[in-house]
Amino acid sequence: MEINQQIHNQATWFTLTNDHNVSVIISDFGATVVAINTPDKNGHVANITLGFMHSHSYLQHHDYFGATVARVAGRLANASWQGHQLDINSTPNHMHGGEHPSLSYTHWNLIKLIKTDSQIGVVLRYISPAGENGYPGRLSISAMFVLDQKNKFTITYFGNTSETTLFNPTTHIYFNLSGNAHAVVDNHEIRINADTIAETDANKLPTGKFLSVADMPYDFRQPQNLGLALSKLPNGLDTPFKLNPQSSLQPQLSLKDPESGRKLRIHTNANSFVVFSTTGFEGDFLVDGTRKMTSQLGLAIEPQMLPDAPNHPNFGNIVITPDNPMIYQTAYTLN
Ligand code: FUC
Repeated sequence: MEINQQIHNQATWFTLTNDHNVSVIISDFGATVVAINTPDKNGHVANITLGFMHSHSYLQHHDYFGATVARVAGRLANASWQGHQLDINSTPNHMHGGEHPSLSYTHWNLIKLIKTDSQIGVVLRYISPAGENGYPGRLSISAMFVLDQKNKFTITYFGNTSETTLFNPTTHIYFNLSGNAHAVVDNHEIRINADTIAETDANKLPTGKFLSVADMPYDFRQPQNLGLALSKLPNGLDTPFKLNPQSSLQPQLSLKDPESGRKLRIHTNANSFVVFSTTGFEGDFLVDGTRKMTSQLGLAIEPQMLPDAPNHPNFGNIVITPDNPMIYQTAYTLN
């Protein structure tokens, strides 16, 4: 196992490699997952996330490729919380922590490298000053990225605040298990342990209602072909799935690419995944240095507490206080 550090323009990229041909690349710019490289069924190693080969591309493309999103992921109604005016960047709401530059496009500090017999990792920290993007409280966020010898990649966010404020981070990874964005994600199979989704309005803001997935294209309780579901959803998925309570041993989401044989299982302590299928997301830029961004080239899986939680009593708590630091953890098991 090894950790390798490289300077890419002004960013530092940390490559964590285990003894099973799995590696992840983390950038200190936005605490970003630049790549997750895993072998396919024939042992061919490729990147299963959408990202860029040059760090300057992360300055140009503001769609959160692999980035940490904070202080609060998703949308917040009317960009306001307890009289605090937050950035309005998804009119009339607040989205993904606010206007650029946000925490996703900022340098984080290296706190430590982790190296034991069974795991390697890196801890980055960003201290968000009181008032940043409109939020009260000075919030310290540590992001710990750890890869182990069992091919488990775990991301943990620790929040500590000087005043009561909001904290609901996510990691905005676009997955594509075909490897190096070889094909669109339509033939992936997905399973999500969610009986309901949060209904959203025209601005993608939750209305507060939950809808049963039964008999809808959102029913992924048994593994489903993603393309088939997307063919019934003209705008694709940009949908909060409310996770069912379950034992922590079972993954809440599994994704599989039958062609490459790659699998991904996700466990989280958050209560939802917002799944965004990148339907209609086209761009004149290359991901991974090879493929032009096209509709459904990636599937963003955003583990987080249900969006707009402060405005809905049954969405879970994202209020952090000085006495109660918060920890969000998501583990990605590869193959
Ligand atoms: C908004 C969100 C999506 C995704 C995208 C980059 O459209 O609703 O979930 O995060 O931004």
